[in-house]
Amino acid sequence: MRLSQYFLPVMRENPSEAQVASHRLMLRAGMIRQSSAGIYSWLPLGLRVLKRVERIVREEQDRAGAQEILMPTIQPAELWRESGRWEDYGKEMLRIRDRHDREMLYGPTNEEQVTEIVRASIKSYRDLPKNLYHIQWKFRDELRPRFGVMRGREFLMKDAYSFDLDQKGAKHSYNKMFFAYLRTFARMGLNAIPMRAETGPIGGDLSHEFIVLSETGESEVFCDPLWLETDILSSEVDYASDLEPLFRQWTALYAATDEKHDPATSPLPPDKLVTARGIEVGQTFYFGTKYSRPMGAFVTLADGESIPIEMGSYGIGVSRLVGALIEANHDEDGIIWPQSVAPFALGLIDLRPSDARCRALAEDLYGKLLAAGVEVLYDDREESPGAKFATMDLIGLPRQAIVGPRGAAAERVELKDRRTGARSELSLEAAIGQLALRP
Ligand code: 5CA
Repeated sequence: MRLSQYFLPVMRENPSEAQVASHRLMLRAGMIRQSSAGIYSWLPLGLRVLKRVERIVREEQDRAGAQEILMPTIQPAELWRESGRWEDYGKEMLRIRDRHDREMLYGPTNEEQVTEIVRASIKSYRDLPKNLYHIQWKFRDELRPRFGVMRGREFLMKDAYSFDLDQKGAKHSYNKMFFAYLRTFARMGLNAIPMRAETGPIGGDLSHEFIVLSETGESEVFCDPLWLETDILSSEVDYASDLEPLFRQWTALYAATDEKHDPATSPLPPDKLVTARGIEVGQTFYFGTKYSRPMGAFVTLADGESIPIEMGSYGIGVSRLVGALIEANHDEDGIIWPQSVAPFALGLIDLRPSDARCRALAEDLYGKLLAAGVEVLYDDREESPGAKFATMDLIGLPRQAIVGPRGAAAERVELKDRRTGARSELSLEAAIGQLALRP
């Protein structure tokens, strides 16, 4: 993509309404534009990151055996009357009426909708287990939308729903999502710590919040320092095996949100405990028959007995993750994207497009990198070098290739690593070789 043609409305000044780094940097880097409180449009650069995050989430859901569907954003009130949540859910739920005066709502979550789908077509124990998920916009009329996409009113969530015959099966489904979550966040370079949590309006008694430690997090959390050194990607997770021993092993290390933490019963004394703030990027719930029983989602066993389906639900804040990723990856100059979610792998800067040799070398490199499948954002504009460097650092592409008049004369390119600042000068061929090798 040529920057001269790209829609990238960067801002030089810090927007006054933004209190945290991620919100500030998303606005400044032209990733989002506010529509109204807690509601945003995603501009090209932001949307690319959102799609990258979505892709990792999808791959790990699929790998764990969940199947993707797509449910609507607008749901009928009747379904929520069946579960009792039409009355119970507070003002966060946006209730609306259609032209026939029928009551509807903009979904804050989809337990009822998915239970309706399953009860209509799953009748026999032989049809279970199933896990269905979708990645869809939600609306919650939050009292205090803030921190940009981190606490929005309209936000993108991945929500999965598991359906099992008995508690043992349901726990296995829960465990699969538990490890899928650890893998998902780790692939984005995030250490999300699972913490025993309250279940709130979703219900049930087993729940974990997956929390990324960050000063700007909304919750206070407590955990064993060993959590800071764990790496799930180094262990093989076989979803077909019994995951309970692995689950026990992973949850043996202490971690709790302030709602669950009790200094009196904590296994670690205060001086051995990490006390920090954290961002909740996902939450898992096991709630048994809370929805299936009142909504009549039953299956028939071999002996003819009819029983309610055991259920769990599993959410990931896809749009919140974009903010959380920036909170974890930035410096005073801007964002530093981890490779796996970067909107482009490389920023190519032509320092002097008016110089024919410089331009020819940059164009040559651009064409060859595209042909090698590297996603490149090519700054081909007539701008000062300072402005170009500032923009590239702000938008945070992991690597930069810089072509200047001096290097061009020698057919050499400078490579810069955005995170470490390390620079090296290479021949055009060597640079292409290095860059094309990158995932
Ligand atoms: N039905 C369940 C699981 S599918 C559910 O709704 N869980 S939740 O309420 O915990 O939401 C799932 C995830 O969505 C949260 O962990 C959080 O990362 C994200 N989320 C929740 N509220 C917001 C919000 N206002 N803005 C951005 N992300 C949010």
